[in-house]
Amino acid sequence: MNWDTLWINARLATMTAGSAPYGLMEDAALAVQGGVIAWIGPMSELPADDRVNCPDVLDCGGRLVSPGLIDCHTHLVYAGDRAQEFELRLNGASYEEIAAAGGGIKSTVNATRAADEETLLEQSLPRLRRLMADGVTTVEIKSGYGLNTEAECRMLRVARRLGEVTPVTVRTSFLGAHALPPEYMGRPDAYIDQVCTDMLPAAAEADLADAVDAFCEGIGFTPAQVERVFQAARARGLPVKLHAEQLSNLRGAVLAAGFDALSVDHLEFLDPADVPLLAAHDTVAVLLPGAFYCLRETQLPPIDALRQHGVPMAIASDSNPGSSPVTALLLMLNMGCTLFGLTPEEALAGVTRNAATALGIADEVGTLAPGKRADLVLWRATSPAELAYRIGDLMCDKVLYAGRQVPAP
Ligand code: DI6
Ligand code: FE
Repeated sequence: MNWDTLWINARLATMTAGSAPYGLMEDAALAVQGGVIAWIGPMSELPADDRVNCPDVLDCGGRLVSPGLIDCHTHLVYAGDRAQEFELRLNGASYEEIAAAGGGIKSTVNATRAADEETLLEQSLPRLRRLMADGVTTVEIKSGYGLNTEAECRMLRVARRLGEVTPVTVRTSFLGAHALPPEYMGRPDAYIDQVCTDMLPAAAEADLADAVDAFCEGIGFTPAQVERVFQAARARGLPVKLHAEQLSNLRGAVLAAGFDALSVDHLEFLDPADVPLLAAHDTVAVLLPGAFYCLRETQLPPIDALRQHGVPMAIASDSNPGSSPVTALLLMLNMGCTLFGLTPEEALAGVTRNAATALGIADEVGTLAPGKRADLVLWRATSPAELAYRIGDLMCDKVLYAGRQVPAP
């Protein structure tokens, strides 16, 4: 047996479905070769010493090992901040009022358009590093603060570069239909034309987008407009996902499921009657408790219905300067439990197995199993529930990215 790395005496939360809670394997070992998991099993079945050739053996001392965490919904490439809006909201203005007055997403658009690629990279990198400190090995990053071809592509190039300057796997989503840029004021359909005929094709041709997203909302775009964006995505062979039912119910989730969307995200106002459709199309429900918390929402997503119908639930940071200035994914596990009533096991599945499904990469990452990429975290914890239980603790001890350990960020 020639292995690159062997972790022994571990408690493995494999997160494989349908087995023990958390797919837990006690007194276990895990071997890595060529960046993938080569062997996994109980210590008692580990091949004898004289049959194993491995230069790098780590005794985990009974501590917990999980798949690397996956943050499947972020807007972490942007310039500037919106602390002032936070103040405005606490002085009585609503998120929608601020957006209507030209603040909100549009103020980040101005800052992002004005920032060159290096500046954007420099401002975004610390956010990714903070996510890495929570054991994140895969992150999805959206465009949506450029709102013209050049600036949207610039954002996506920065997202790709973040995947080059760090060991994190980056998946990108083109979110041209995020907000109406000021130059298209009063002409949303003309902007959607531009998204479909110029912006999306440019991003696709430069191989900058792994998926296409849109914001279906009163302050965003109508289902009819989103449908046109989805058709353009389909014509390019790109999978879709959707910000749906965050502030009102426009039945965007139903539209998205009809396009076999990878995920529908937010969902506070999702009608429980629409949930079976998500199950039928294998569309993941991505819950974003950071935005719910920061906007002090009171309408809860229909968790019971999602659970009853077996819709996979993911949790993400929604890291963005407006509704969720969050760069701590473990905190989202805690909020998913305390605010939405998820179990700690559902919360962990939400940033591993189900988050991988929401990105269409469940065959590569999200569980510990032979053949999967060796994205692993060793925690300063023994019980998997601790990951959702503690608040503000940095429990991540060691991370392997495709079998490689890099110095702590
Ligand atoms: N929903 C969100 O939560 C973010 N975008 C979206 O469509 C918020 C983006 C922002 O406020 O900057
Ligand atoms: Fe979002």
